[in-house]
Amino acid sequence: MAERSGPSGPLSRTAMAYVLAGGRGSRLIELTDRRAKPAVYFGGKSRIIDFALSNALNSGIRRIGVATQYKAHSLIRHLQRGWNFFRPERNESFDILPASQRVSEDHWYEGTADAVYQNIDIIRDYEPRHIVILAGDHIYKQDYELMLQQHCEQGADVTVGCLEVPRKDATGFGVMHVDTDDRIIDFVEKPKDPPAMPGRPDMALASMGIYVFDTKFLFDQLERDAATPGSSRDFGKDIIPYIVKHGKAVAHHFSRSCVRSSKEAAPYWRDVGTVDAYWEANIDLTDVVPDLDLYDREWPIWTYGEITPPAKFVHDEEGRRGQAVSSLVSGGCIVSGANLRRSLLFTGVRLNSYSHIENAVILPYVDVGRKSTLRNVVVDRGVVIPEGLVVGEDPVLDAQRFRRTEKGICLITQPMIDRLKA
Ligand code: ADQ
Ligand code: ADP
Repeated sequence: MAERSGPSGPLSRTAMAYVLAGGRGSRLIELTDRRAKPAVYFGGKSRIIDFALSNALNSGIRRIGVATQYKAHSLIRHLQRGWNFFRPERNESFDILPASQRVSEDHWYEGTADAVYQNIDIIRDYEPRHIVILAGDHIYKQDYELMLQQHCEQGADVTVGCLEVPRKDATGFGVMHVDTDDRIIDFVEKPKDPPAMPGRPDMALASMGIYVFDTKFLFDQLERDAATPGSSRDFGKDIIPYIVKHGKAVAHHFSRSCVRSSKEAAPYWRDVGTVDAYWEANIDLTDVVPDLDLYDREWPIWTYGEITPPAKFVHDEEGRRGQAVSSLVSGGCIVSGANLRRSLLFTGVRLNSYSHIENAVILPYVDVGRKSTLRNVVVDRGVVIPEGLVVGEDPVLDAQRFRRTEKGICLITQPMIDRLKA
């Protein structure tokens, strides 16, 4: 668990965070049809990218670049609204860097390394001493200052953030072996049969896809890689394996710098890359003591908050109580004569009379018609649920009408509702 001396460490003040936010996150299917995964809503108020950005800010980093590519409009709008408080006169900066064919006119960002390479000149202008490369699509709280400190203490060329994961779940990660000084001696990207940790056959040491570099060293590597025929221009596939072989790559264990409030029992890191994982991580927040504490005032998750009136709970005209238990209800919501249980309502949701909502993640500005029942669902932004709709009782019917996962969660979008009416 992180122990730190003050709110902003000296290394973070001369560092730049570079957030990779261009990936689609295709396993979230219709949730990322119109927005990149980092722009997907999480936890009642925030978007996924707010976690990496808040970590950077809370760590003391004041220069941030965000590389966008896939379906970036929703993400860019969010960043412009919520993250526009950096001031150049205080040596702060916040740059949104869409793939804009700066280097060559005939391609977008190829891999993740290319998304940095194409903006080398912009980064160089700021003269950061270190670059912290982050992914914009994970939920966790981490103090990058401590990772920067380890990087300098060990004189590493690159420091790779890592965590221990069950070996069977490690096929989607870069997996590494380290020596007793945490120097990485072997790194394989997305192995079919992930190598186990020494003495722990069921666990693997996985890359979190976050890296600390000295700026000059990173630029040299990006230029070398760009001149290497056949490279996919990717950190995990090309840059990191090369440095492991030819330089000094060091592992930084997440447990050393994860930020935990007194309420959190264990380090928390989630990918939320599938509808099931997304639903579960959101619903978990309704537990009395959840694994992730969003109420920790020492490590706030900054976001764009719409100005809304308070959430309101009212009787309907027949005196039915609008009520919620074990639920998170955001501003602008009105719960009228409806029953809400173990659910999250994002901003501006309306629940109407006689509706029963349970285990539901409901994104902003959804309107739930009277007498509907929704169980085990994720409802996309702005969906109008028609009167009397029942979801979560008949698996066969649900699978015909909505995107139903193996675990029985239904993802509901407006086009799916429109097809019901047709
Ligand atoms: P992946 O999970 O495959 O592996 P990747 O698709 O490379 O991750 O995306 C990493 C980050 O970059 C994501 O935040 C994504 O949104 C973003 N991104 C992807 N392509 C981009 C592009 N062209 N432009 C801008 N941003 C882009 C990586 C590492 C593994 C590690 C896992 C941990 O390669 O070694 O284990 O992350 O999740
Ligand atoms: P957000 O992701 O911010 O919640 P929306 O869900 O409203 O925003 O929209 C996501 C993205 O899809 C935005 O870039 C928006 O401009 C675009 N969009 C919204 N509605 C439509 C539509 N009917 N046709 C095409 N694009 C749309």
